[in-house]
Amino acid sequence: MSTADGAGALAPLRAAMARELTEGILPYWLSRAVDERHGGFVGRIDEDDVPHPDAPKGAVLNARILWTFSAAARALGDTPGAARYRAAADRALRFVRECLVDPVYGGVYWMVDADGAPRDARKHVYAQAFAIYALSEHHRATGADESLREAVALFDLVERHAHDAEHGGYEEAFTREWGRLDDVRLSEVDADARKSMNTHLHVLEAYAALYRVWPDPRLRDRLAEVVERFLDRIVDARTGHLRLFFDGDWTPTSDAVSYGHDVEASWLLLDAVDALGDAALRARAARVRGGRGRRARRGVRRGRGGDLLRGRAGRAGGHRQGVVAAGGGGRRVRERVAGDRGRALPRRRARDVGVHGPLPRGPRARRVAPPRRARRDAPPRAREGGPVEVLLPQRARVPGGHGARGRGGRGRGAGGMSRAGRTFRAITLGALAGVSAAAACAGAGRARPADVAAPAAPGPADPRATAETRALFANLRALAGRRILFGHHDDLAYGYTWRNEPGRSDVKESGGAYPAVYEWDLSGIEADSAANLDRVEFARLRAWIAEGYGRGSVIAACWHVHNPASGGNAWDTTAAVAAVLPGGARHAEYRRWLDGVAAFVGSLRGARGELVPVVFRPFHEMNGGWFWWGARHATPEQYQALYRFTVTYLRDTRGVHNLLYAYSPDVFDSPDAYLARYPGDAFVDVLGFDDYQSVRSPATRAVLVRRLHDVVALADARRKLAALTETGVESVPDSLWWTGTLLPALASDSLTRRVAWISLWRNAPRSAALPHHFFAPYAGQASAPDFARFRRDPLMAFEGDVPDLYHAPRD
Ligand code: BMA
Repeated sequence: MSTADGAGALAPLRAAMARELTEGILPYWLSRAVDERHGGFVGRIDEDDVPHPDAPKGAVLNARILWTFSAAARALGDTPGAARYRAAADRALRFVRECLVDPVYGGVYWMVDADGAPRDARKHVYAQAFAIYALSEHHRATGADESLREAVALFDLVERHAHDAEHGGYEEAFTREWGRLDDVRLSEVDADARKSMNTHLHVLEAYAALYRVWPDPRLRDRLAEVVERFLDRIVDARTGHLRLFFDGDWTPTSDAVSYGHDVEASWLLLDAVDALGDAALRARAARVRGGRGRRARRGVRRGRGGDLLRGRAGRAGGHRQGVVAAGGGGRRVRERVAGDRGRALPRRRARDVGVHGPLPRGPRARRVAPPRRARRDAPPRAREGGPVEVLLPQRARVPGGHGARGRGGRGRGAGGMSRAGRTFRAITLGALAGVSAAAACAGAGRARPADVAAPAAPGPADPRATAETRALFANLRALAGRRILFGHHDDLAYGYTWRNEPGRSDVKESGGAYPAVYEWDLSGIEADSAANLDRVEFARLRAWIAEGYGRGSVIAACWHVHNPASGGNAWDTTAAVAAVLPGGARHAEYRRWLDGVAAFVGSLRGARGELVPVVFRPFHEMNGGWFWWGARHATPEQYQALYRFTVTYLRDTRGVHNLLYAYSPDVFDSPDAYLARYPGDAFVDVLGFDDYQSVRSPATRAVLVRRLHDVVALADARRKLAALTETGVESVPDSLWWTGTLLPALASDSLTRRVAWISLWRNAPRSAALPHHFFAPYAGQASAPDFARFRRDPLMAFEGDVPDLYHAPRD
C-alpha cells in the first residue's frame, strides 16, 4: 500500500479523530482536570465524572498530560484553541518541574500529594521515561531549551544509575537517593522482577523522542541497545508475544502475555528504528511486528464484543494478571484479577483504578468492594501495565464518535460527549502517542532522521580559539545541568599544613579526589616576578597547570594585578583605570604587562605540545570598592573599556587563542546590577560571580539560589557558561556545610544545576598572620567527612568524573 493510498484510506478516520481530539478530548481535560486550587491537574476523576482535587498526583499521569498538550500544540498549532493547548502544556510543565522533579537528588518522584509535596519519592525508571518523553515533546513543540535540558538531565540520571553495563537494559527502580530498592514493583499487580518489558517499552518510547530533538551519540547507542533487547530478549521468537518479566541477566521469569503491550510495542519499535534511521534494524523490527500483530488478534474477543487486553495469569509467583473485557458492545467493563497460582481475587470497581495511578499496595487493595455498576466509559489507568486497561470497545464507532452522541440520551457526559465518546477520549489520552503517529497523521508528519535538528553549537568569544579551547567551551556547555565541576584555588601549590609537596592536595586528602577545576593567580606576572603575591612560583605554576590539565581538569586564572598608577598592589585604589586606557599615561606600561600575560599563557603546553586552555578572569569583583578597578574607582564605561582593551589586545594583537574570558562581579541583587559593568558578549565566555555571603548558612539559601538563577539565565540567554567563581566559608566551621548548605542550593532546581563550576577559595598555609584562612577542608578537618559525601554526590564532578573536555563533542 503506497503512502498516498494509505493516507487516502485513512483520511475519514483521521478527520474523525481530529474532531474527537479538538472538540471532545482536549476540551474535556481543559475544562475538568485543571486543578485551580493547587496548580497542575487533579489526580483523579471518578466514574461519575467528579474531579477529586485532593487525590495524589502521579508522575506518569502528569507526564502524559504534558506530552498530550505539547503534542496537541505541535500538531494543531494553526487551529483555533492552539494557544490553550500550549498554555496547558506549560501548566503541566510547571507542575512537573516544580513538584515532581526532585531538587536534591534529581529524577521525578513517583507520586506527590495534591499540593505537590512528595508522597512516594522513589525513582522508577518507568516514570523517568515518561518524563523524558514528555519533556522532549514539549521542547519539540515549543523550542524551549529548558525542557530539552531537563530531558537530557533525566537521561543522564537513568544512564548513570539504572543502566546495566553487563547485560544491557535497565534496572527497575531506586530509592529517592538512587540507592538500592528491595521491592521494585510499580504496583502490586507486577512481579518483583529485576527487569520488565514495560519499563523498557517506555524507555524505548522516551529515548526515540529525545533522539529526535537531541541526536547525541551516546543516546543513539542506548536506543539501539533497547531495540536490540526487544528483538533478542523481550520478543518471544516462538510465540511472537512479548515476555513481561526478567531476571537481571534477561532470563524470563513469567509466561504471562499482555496483548495491549504487544500492539503498543509493534509501533513503538518501528518508531524507534525510524528515529535511528537504521535500515537493517528496521527490517528486523518489521518482521517482529508482523508476527506479533497476528498473535495479538487472538486477544480480540468475538461474540459479546470487546477486546481482551491482558492474557492468562502468569505462573510466576506473585504476578497477578488482570483481565478486562468491554463486553456487550461496550456496555460493561468487567474485571477479574487472578492472583498467585490463578486464585481469583475480588473484583474491583472501575473507579478504584482511576486515573490517579497505581493501586495502593497491600491488603487494602484486596478488600475493595465488587463493582456496583461498572461502566464501559471508566477511564483507563494512567499507566499501562496495570490490572485494568480499557481498549476501544469493538463497536465503539471511531469515525462515528460524534455520530454516537445523543444515542438514547443516556450517553451524554461532561462536555456533551457520549459515553462511547468519553471512552474514546480516555483511550486517546493514554494512547495519543501511537494514534497520532500511526493513524491520525498517517502519511503526514512522520519524522525522519533528516528532520532531526541538531542543537546549535555556539562558540567562544574568540572565533580563532584553539581546538582544545573551543572543545572546552562546548563540552562545559553540554555538561551544564548534569554536573557541576568542583574547583579549588591554588590547590596543588599548598595546603593548610604544607607547601610545594608533589602530589598533595587538601581537596584530595579530605574528599578523596583532586578537583576538576584549578584556579590560579597571575598577579606578579606583570612585574616579571618569580612568584605571585601568594608565593606561588611561576616556574612551578607552569608545571602544576600542566599536571591539572593532564588529568583532564579545567585551568582558570584570576589576576590580582598591581596598581599601574602607583605600583601598589591590587588593593591600592589610587586612580588608575583612565591611565591605562589608550591615550593614558600608563597605557604603554599596561601593554607590556599584557605581553607578560601573553607570554605566560603561551608557554602552557600539554603533552602533545598543544596550548593549555585557560579561563582568564581579570578584573573580578568590579562592583566592590576594594580593587583599583572597582566600582568607586572607575565608571562603568571605563571599566568596560579596560576589559575590552585587555581582551582585544591579548586576542587580536598578541594572537593569544587559548583563553576563555570570565566576567565575575561580587554579590549582586538583580540582573541589571549584575550587568552594570558587563563588557559585552563579544568579550566574555563565562558569566561568573563571587559570593562569600549567601553561602554562610542555609538561612540565606534563597539569596544564593536567586543569584545562581540570575547568572544561569543571563548566561543561557547569551549561550555562555555560568560559574560560581569564588565561594566558601573561612575555616568551614559548620561540619555539615557541604551537604547542608552548599549542595542543597546548587541542587535546588534545573537552573541552579546549570552552573558549570564552583571554585572554593584557597587554603592558605597556617601562619601567625593567617591562622585559619582555608576554605576547603584538609584531612582531619571537622567538615572533611561531609565533604567526602559532597564529593560523592552525583551532581558534583571532581577529577575523574568529567568526560574528555578537550576534544570536540562527537556529532
Ligand atoms: C585574599 C586572601 C589573601 C590573598 C589574596 C590574593 O582573599 O586570600 O590572603 O593574598 O586573596 O590571593
